[in-house]
Amino acid sequence: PQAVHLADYRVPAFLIDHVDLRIELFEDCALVHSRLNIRRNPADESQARDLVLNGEELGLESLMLDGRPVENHRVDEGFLTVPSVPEHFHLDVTTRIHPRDNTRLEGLYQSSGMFCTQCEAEGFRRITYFPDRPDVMACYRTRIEADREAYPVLLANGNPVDWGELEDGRHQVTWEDPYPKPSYLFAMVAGDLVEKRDEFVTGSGRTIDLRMYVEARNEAKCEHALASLKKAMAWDEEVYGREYDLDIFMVVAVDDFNMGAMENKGLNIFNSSCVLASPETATDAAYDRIESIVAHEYFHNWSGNRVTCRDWFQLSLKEGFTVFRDNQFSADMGSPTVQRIDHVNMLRTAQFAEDAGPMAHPVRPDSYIEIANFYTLTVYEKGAEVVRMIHTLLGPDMFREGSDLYFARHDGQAVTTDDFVRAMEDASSRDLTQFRRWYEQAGTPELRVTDAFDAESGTYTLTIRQSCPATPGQSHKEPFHIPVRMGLIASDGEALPLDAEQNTETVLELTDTEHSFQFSGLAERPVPSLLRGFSAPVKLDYSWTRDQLMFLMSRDPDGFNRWDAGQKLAVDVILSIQQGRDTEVDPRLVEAYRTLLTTPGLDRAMVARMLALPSTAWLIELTDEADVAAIDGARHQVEQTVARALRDELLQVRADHHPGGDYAFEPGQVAARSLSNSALALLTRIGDDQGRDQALAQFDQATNMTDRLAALKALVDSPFSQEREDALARFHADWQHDPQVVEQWFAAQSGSPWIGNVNRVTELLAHPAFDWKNPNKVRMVIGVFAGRNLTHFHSPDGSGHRFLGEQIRRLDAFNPQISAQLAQPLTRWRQYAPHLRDSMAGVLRELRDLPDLSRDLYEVVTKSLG
Ligand code: B3K
Ligand code: ZN
Repeated sequence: PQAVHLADYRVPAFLIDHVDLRIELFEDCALVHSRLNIRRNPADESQARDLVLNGEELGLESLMLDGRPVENHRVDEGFLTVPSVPEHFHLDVTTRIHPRDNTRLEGLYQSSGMFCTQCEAEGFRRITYFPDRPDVMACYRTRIEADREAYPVLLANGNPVDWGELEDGRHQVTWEDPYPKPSYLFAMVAGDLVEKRDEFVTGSGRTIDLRMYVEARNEAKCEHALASLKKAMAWDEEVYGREYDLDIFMVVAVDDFNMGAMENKGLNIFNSSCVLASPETATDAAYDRIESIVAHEYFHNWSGNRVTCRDWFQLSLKEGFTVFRDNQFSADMGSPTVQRIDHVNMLRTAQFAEDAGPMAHPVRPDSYIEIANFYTLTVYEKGAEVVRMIHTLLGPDMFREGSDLYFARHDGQAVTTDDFVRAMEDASSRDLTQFRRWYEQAGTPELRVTDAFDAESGTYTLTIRQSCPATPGQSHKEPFHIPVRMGLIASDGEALPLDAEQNTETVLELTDTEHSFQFSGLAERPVPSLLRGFSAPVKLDYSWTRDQLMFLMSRDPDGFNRWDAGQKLAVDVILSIQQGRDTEVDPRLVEAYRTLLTTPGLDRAMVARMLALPSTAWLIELTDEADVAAIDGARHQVEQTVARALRDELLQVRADHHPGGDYAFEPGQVAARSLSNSALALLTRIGDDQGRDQALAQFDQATNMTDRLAALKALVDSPFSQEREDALARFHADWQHDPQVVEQWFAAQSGSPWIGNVNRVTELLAHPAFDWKNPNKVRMVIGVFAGRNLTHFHSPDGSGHRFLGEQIRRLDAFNPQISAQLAQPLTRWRQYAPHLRDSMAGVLRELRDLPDLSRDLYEVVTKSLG
């Protein structure tokens, strides 16, 4: 397989003004008739004479140019070439495709009896021949024809303009989308679906028809998504001045989907697990995820659809910005601090790992073999952090002006990340030249902070040195432009003034390799509170003492840093035990947690976050040659010690929990459930009988899935083996009719450090509810095992690694996007202790040597070993 390089970008040779599609759906195939209105691109200097279109796995049935059959065309692997075409012409193409056999779930495919599409990034070429690149934007008219009884609902982008009966019990609906769009935003759906309607009145007074389409059994699970959509629509008007543009906005739920959701113009398609919810079947975490994904896809209507990417190297233009927007939205809907903690926790474990491994790439990559492999945490999450830093540097008002300018300047265009930064610069008059390195250089920068206090002059000096480790293809890095939000705290907890204006918080801007900052007029040595709110995606090293960390845990005015101080303290305690520097758990950690549990008036969501020990994944990230069993052992020792010492306080937390009440997805309730269920988990993990009884009672009485699943998990991850198996069996018996709940049941086992070993996971693969063709099931069993259950995945005998290798191999034959995604946990093999490293690399080598490896998996495996 060949790599594609950003440096080779050329404007398209031909442009398409209009696409007229007629799609005939049958049980065993679909016929796609397309009429393209084509003209030469005046901006193309090469003045190519041949028209080259992309196409994969297409049966070419007919090809006409301006009404005459074409005879001198060539069909090669992946392309259709029509030699010597005129300046302007019509091309009529008919292709035959086989949606039922489309197991890759790219292009047009069938999923539990319905037809649906997924075209980003390069799926449209599996439907018809087309210049399948995002900088070719056209207006689409789509007529869908199908059997009326089996497929009463026929949807495509835009507005319905015509419909009616056809012969043989068939019918048609024709849709027209007035907005030019790239082919990756094309979508169609056909199925026997129920429609849930709602509406939204825009700021300018237009009424938008909101429609959600789901299978009949899911009818009662639409309310939350529709409510989230309306909130997102209102928020985008208020915060970004963006109003919706079409008359209809449609949301469809499908069970078989390679990722979370897709922002097709006017017709968003969602993985069922990211859109359907009811209190009885979905947890608070799912409600939260749905709210943010619905918003994310909606926000793409402007950041992605109206203004799109010139080429796929610019993917973060739409994804980084849109993730930033959905993060801001979620912060506004709930607690900004809790939202930030959860997000950074994920970023720091998973994205930092990506940035430190063999697949590291810049936010704007320079090359790829398979673009599907670049929908990464770096492009999405680090990309969002980069936009957040621009927001920090410019301030909210200037940022909004920059965003307004970006949308006004580029509406209807396909542009680059550089165009985005330039709009921000032009609106604010700030120079972001050096800042652009965040898009170009891979790797997580490291800040080394030292300080000195001169008691005589009352001057405190902070010295910050930045560096960034080498990444594949980039051995040398230039310094980044890094905003460090910070403050200084006196021993009595007072926030100290930092400047003449008496500000107690400031943003230091690092641009050189080393900077010193002086603060004067201080009576004593302060405790520095650095990188507040995680103002830059960097690793920060400063040697706080344990006492200082405890102090910051309760006194830092920045909530994020209070949490982070607690994490740092716990990391230090756990790793000291693992590395033999301590044998006992430092009692100060226990006392810090006791204070959290007993201080009245604290936000319970915050307390739950602060009580959660750093994850094994994060501890691995912080360790060279990570020995997972040893890290786990130390973490377990700390958890057991803490839980035993705080048993009474944990029971006290549980005392006012009422799992039988009315459910609302509302911050107060969510926080209460989160803290109470954390307490329950700790109690059962130490084998506490009262904890067990409470878990059993909660399992019985819970009226919502958050409490029920928490009780189940508490029993699963506990020494109560009989209760555990009984509860698992009952849970399955009660919920076997609901795929989203069965997915949770799978994950509760495959992700369990107690029971989720290779034997158990192998049993799950043989369970009748497991379905290899359903990505959610595959992710919940295999993905959760390898990605979250590090204890068993890294079993010292290598059995977990070999298990994953076998499943990847099997999946690669029919769904390469999923096989390549599942290979992710193996890519960081160099981070681990020798025995784990060897077995991971061995599995990668076996995969590399397979015949017929997909391009997706080939790229991941060869780059990992390279
Ligand atoms: N843009 C889609 C992701 C498409 C992934 C293609 N392999 C969803 C999103 O980011 O909103
Ligand atoms: Zn997105």
